[in-house]
Amino acid sequence: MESTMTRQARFPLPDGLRTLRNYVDGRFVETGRIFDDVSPLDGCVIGQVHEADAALVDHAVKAARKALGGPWGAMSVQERAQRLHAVADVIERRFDAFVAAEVADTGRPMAQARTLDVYRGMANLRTFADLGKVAHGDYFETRLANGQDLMNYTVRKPLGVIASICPWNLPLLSMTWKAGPALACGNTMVVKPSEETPASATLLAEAFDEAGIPPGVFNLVHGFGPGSAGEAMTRHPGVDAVTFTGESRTGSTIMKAVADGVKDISFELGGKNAAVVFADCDFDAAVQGIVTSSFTNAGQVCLCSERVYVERPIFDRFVAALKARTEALRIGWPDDDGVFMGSLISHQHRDKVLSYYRLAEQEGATVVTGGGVPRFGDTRDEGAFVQPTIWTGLPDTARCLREEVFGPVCHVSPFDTEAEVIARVNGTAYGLAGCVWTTNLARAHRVSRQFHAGIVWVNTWFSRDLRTPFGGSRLSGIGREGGRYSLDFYSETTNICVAL
Ligand code: NAD
Ligand code: 6OD
Repeated sequence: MESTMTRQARFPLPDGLRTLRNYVDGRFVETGRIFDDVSPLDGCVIGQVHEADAALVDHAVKAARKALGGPWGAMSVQERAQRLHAVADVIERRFDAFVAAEVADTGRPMAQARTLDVYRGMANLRTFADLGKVAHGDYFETRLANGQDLMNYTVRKPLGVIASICPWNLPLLSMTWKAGPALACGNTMVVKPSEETPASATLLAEAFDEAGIPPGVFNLVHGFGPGSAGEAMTRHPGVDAVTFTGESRTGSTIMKAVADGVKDISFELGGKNAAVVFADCDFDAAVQGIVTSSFTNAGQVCLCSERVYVERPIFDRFVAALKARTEALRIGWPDDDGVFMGSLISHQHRDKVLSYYRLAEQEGATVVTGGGVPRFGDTRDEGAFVQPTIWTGLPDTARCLREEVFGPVCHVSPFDTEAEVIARVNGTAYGLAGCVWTTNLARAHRVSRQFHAGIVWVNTWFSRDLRTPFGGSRLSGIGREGGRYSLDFYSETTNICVAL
């Protein structure tokens, strides 16, 4: 095989994006500290990323502070909304470049990059621009025991300079999910994408620039976590709040780093989500639902179902149907006809996923399908692909059923009663998401409200209304974002009490 430096990537970054620069105070900045952006589809180097150090992060935070007290802070809510719509319009105009950037960095099918990232990116900015316009405060009238009348009302103000630290699995979705409401509320930001996915972030900075957003409002820094831009952001005294999406362990590290400054935090972390399939389900819809919820984006969605519980009377038939449908999934290049799964994000992540494939066998799993690496006979063999994998036969205490794998894998267990399955669903350190598949309406409501999870879908998965609360409990996060929950997090509220 040729060296990855000389081979041409099958999915390169769009023209003009091979050098990935920071965007600070309205300027694109090179630092000379370069790391490679690598395509997980074939292992080729596709770009050179300029890593930000603590000094550049400091510059970005100061620029954000200046912009907060400058034109952005002075703008009306309506004007800010108009500007955010203008950014979304640029994304729409450059739609194909955004898709190409996401595909090159993540190795996902183009169709999934279109819907999961680029449409959602635009929707995030537009939705929160509009919600910001209808954000309101509270009003209370009170008469005290001494007859004194009071009027209390609240005013919303920006929280300040927001550090936003994002994961690689849904890059544009995550960045805009935070930037939309934070900016609509009048804050300014320093944003760090994952080191694995610098490209769509750089395009997003270009969109902010092109839309004429004032310098310092949206700053982008590239780099890693510890000892790099991520840590510098969390430790910077000029940062007022940190919104973080990523692994639970990273969340814990960040929590310690922000403790000294008592900064506000919003954390969206990992999951070990369960799906429960009752014998009265629409069988075909449930089988397809589990394929989708376990294998979309190669299982790299925090909401994916890694634990599936199927009522015993349909267990064998369900597993057989799931195996058949999984084996029919097309794995391949992002633009292959009907492709459902691309590569994982990186070779390093593939090592982690494969280590769980091996561990499952050591823990006694039956491998219903998958468990290895597909062979293509072309440059994809240099990529980070794995087979979608189904296990059965593990006890609930197995590590593979307790730890987040974050790959295309699910374990299917039989269950007998509602009470039993609810106890097993909740027997996890996480609390992010779940699914219930049933045609019994009363059962759907009864069971779903007993999930220890931030969101439960009934007869569907990852269907989103951006006004709803989103987030998790336990190891899955702190707080909720979405709709008014985002507006509340990104606002500082002052209560004014007037003696009448
Ligand atoms: P990660 O925690 O490895 O990295 C996330 C971000 O944090 C990256 O930008 C990284 O550079 C940065 N980072 C790492 N260490 C840091 C440190 N010490 N200080 C500051 N920044 C640091 O997560 P990932 O691998 O990019 O993403 C996958 C994880 O994210 C999975 O666990 C997944 O479940 C979770 N996730 C959760 C949600 C949710 O909404 N709950 C959404 C998407 C992803
Ligand atoms: O849909 C969303 O709003 C959201 N934040 C999704 C996150 C998915 C995690 O991988």
